[in-house]
Amino acid sequence: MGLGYIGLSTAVMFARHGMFVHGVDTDAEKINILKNNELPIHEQGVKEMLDEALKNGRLTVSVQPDEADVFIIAVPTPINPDRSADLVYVKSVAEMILPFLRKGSLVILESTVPPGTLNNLLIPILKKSNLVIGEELFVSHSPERVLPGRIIEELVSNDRIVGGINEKSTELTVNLYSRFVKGKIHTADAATAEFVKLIENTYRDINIAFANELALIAGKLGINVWKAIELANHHPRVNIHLPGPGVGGHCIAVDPWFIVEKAPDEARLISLTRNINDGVPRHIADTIEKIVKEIDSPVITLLGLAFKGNVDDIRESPSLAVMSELKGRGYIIKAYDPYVRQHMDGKADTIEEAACGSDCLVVLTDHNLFKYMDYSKIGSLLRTRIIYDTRNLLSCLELSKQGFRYILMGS
Ligand code: SAJ
Repeated sequence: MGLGYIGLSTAVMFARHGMFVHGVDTDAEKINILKNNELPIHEQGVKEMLDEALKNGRLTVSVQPDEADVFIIAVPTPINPDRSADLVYVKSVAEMILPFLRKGSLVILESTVPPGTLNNLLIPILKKSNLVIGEELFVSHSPERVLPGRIIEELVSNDRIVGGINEKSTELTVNLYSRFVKGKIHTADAATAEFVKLIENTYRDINIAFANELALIAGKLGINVWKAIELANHHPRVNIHLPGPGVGGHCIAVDPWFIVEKAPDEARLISLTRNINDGVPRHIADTIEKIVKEIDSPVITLLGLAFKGNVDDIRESPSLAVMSELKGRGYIIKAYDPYVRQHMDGKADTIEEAACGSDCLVVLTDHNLFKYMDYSKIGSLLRTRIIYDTRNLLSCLELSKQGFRYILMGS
């Protein structure tokens, strides 16, 4: 249930491992795209597996569920404006599968949710099936933990957490994932599994906020934060993450709020972290403003709209926050991201179009292809040769040789 990055990748993975999979998504357009053997997302390795599964008949796709032994729910759990979890999709697919449940069915929730969701939301809905929960209908939480861009590889190699509502539910779920998971499968109760998923992403958010704060401090002191972090990380017990233009994506920028929702008074560091990381795009815009202040009617080109390198996903992307901040301040903005399909104002189809007449290139996403572009050719199209790099992606030495003024965030 849900054929996004996780649902679709999991569907083709089970199909490859001998299961018959019926993939369901309420988005009819997505279903049509898939039926035509095309991929609605960009994710390495999925296309080949999709071709294979559709061809050998192990995967069917539809907007409607069907009877099955196992139902895996992998729908988005976005955030409401008040920063509470929006569980509307979990609720609606749980209702949707009710008519198809039978004695012995297993329901697995993979979506990231606040602790207590299985017991307080999912089970009350599943009870409407009139099956005895834990005896006739088995339920567990097994949060997805894979990294966008490496989903297929990590589905197999990562350890997995399984939290059933009882032992039998846990056992059935462990058996199921054992078909392809090569990592260890750890078991816990459902609420612990829900919490573990959230604290993993929160750990990363806090670590990145620390790095972003260090970048501000280092910038003020004239120290190169990237070099400093690299050196500190040589210590065997230190692993500082990297600064950047902020934290995006549907996971790390969202999940910590699910903890805050449940314990607002206690989760002080977690709230502060979210606010620090959400504030970075504004700092980036302030810096750009300073960089171009001597230029008449400056044109600014943003390189990268995706939330991180080599993916096409723009959800919660700090690039969009930087863009709207600059537009709000009246700047002319162009942008270039060959991965991103969505159209938006100022988005160019080629780097030449994006660079033409621009006064400042701002590297916001660490796409590999930005490293290998021909900057001497790009430079000849610019009005002013300035590059502001928020990802430490480019070489100061090389660009300086080509007459660029290169400014590295956090230095
Ligand atoms: N980022 C930094 N500095 C860093 C690392 C990341 O600024 O040192 C930024 C990225 O540019 C991006 C954001 O943080 O904007 C998040 O990127 P990410 O690569 O850290 O994480 P996601 O959101 O792609 O995937 C995370 C992963 N969680 C962990 O690594 C703990 C993944 O394993 C989860 O499955 C996924 O969240 C999820 O679905 O929850």
